[in-house]
Amino acid sequence: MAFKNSRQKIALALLVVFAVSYLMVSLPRCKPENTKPAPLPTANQPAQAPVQQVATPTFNADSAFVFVKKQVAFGPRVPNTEAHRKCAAWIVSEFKRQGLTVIEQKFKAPHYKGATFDGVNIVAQYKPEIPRRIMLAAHWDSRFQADQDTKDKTQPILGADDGGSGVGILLEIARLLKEQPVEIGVDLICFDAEDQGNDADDGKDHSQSWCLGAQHWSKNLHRPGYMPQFGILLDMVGGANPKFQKEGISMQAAPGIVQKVWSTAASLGYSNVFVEENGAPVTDDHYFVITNARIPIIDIISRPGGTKSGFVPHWHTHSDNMSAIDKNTLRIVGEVCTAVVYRTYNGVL
Ligand code: 1BN
Ligand code: ZN
Repeated sequence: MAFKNSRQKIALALLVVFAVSYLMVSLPRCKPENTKPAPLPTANQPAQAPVQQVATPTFNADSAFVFVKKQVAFGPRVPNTEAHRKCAAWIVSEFKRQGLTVIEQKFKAPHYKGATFDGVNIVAQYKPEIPRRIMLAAHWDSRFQADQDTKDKTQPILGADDGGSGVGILLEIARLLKEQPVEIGVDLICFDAEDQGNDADDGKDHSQSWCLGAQHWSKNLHRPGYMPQFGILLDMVGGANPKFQKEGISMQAAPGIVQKVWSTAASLGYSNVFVEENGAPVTDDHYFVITNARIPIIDIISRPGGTKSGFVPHWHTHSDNMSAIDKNTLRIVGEVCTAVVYRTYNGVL
């Protein structure tokens, strides 16, 4: 058929283009053999590559030190005391000042000596609307007696390192999250009444007398079904000459998280502090979080050796005051935790 003019030619060309396009869209397509669906994200992978990487902010050890000093200035933070109530109010106000959403989880728990403790777990949520979350925790109470001391054994301790140091690092991380926002949820959880347990060496199991706040929280989560990607507990992370071994319960329950944290420490040049050694198990807050809530969480706890307990020399003594705090240790642990958070978001961990 001959086309008389160019308008007819253009019309035919358009017809051909439409017909071919229609066939391409509407015909059933053959799926090539052996194409696998894309893998589902797993707990250790980013759900999505971030649109933009976020640089890890610089942990300020001077600021963390001041946060420890402020807690200690309240006096021993033993449940049912004025210092305990005032310090709780201060920690809550500090987290709120950094824009976090804070839940005060009040509870009552029996002390093994007979009293009923009024406790409060402080849950500070950074971007609570984001489902993908990391949990960082520490205990904020201090021990009611200096049972490892040689004098004034029945008097309460200041707990600058045992309690104060972990919370000091969490408060500094809260400040950094405001300064350098990141699109991952972070929960900074301060457990109460960790350190009021029975340390009698009488062959009986007294583990349930410790970690009363973590026991309560792990059976009464601040949000039903709460399940962060992983958790890190900080305990005695501010003393001089620190040594962090791979604690036994952490290694059993969450070896991948231990690996993640220790490799981050190594990348920052801290292999001499985060050592490649397996340590004894410690029945700390993380034990109850793992057992009751099934959350994978590890414990960073200094066990430098040289003492009968294996813990730091000032453990449960009156020497656990501000002079036991070494800013450099706060900096090392703070830098490692901060890098873990931001690198997890960036998908490089
Ligand atoms: C850690 C710091 N702990 C107490 N203060 C946990 C603990 C519980 C350690 C029982 C030894 C025995
Ligand atoms: Zn203690």
